[in-house]
Amino acid sequence: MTIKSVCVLGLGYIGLPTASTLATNGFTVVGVDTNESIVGAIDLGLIHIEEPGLNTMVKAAVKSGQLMVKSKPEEADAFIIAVPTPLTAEKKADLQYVIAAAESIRPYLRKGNLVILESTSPPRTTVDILVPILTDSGLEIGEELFVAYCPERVLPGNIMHELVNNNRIIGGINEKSSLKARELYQKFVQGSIILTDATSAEMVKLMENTYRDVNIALSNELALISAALNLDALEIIRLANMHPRVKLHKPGPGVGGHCLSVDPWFIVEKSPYARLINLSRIINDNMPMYVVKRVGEILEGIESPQVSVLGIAYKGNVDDTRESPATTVIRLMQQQGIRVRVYDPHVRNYEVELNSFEQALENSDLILILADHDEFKYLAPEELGRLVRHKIVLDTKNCLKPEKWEQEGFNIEVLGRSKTTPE
Ligand code: SAJ
Repeated sequence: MTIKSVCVLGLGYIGLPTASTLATNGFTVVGVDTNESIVGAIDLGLIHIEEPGLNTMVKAAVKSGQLMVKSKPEEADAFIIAVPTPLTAEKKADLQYVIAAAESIRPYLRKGNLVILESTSPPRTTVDILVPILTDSGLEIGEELFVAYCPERVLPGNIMHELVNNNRIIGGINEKSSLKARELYQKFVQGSIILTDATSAEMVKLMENTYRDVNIALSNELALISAALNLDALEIIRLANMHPRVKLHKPGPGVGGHCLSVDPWFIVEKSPYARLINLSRIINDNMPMYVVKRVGEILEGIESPQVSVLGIAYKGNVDDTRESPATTVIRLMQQQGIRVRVYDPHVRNYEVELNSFEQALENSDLILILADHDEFKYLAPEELGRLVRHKIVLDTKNCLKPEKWEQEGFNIEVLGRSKTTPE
């Protein structure tokens, strides 16, 4: 039986791009989300996520009739689960949405169907959690119902391109399941498709993000060491990266987003050997505290100070504030009695009041850059100089050109860059 129809569970950052890509590649797709307002909006061709190219594709897919959105699953040849796996307060994976999605499709499963889990999950989730739920369908797993774990590995901001062009790992619970899942992905994936087992595929996904998190921790640690020794960490990274086998990452105000700041904990929860991974998470989670400490030092002597935060998304050019280090930085500053004004050209909803650009900068004592949106690279310091009370900038993302700001009389500090020129 060839796969013609697909039911995608969860229409978020991964589910919606996947559903619309499948729909524009010949599949009949039903996208399911339990949030009725998301379903209503997509049905009108409107999307709730900022992602280059996604809007156009969703509109085309809905208009052609190949993508339908519903609040309940329907029968299909294949089911893709792309629901969130948040972190609990105990730093463990909350699998309630995966469990609910698997249970919701169970009544619609038929002989020959394929079920794919794409949500990032701790090792053994597919075999220990998903398979037992699906077994209750009465179908023989691996023979009548095929099951695979196929991690999404696309970079927010470049999802539509990477969804098609990245290599794809497929981890079937048996070979028949892997082959069945490959049949689906090879219809739209242009990168290589590599087959493995389900638990290895889960671990591959976690290790990719953990690799990045550990590397960022190393660079953040270097930034702290360099600040204490009056060294320029950014220059050291630049020079070290000229070595053919070194790839140090960039220091910053912390690691955010729903991937790097979460996934390593899924390994930590499974094994006491994950000590380096655990420590890296702690180092990165402490960066907002370091930023706020620097803010306090810079503002010393200024009465009733006001900080203008530019950029609250977890990284540049996205609208996503999940796990953003900016949220911790803002909360800590407010706790210290610092007045905070917030501006982000990408973010529409946030737990702290958002200001217009002018409002955010008026009478400011410190401009604090926390996300490297492209817009900030083109800021005109001469205009900002007229709005602010003190011409001071702390750029935690190394996204401004310091000379330009210094020429306009700003005192600019860049996280990771030494404050004095080494002799
Ligand atoms: N960051 C640094 N320094 C760096 C790189 C990133 O501080 O050198 C920070 C960013 O500012 C951000 C966080 O790390 O706060 C994460 O950003 P990111 O661009 O590294 O990654 P994500 O979370 O947007 O997407 C990652 C990607 N994983 C890898 O590159 C290995 C993506 O391919 C995954 O699909 C995605 O996680 C996911 O969904 O798991």
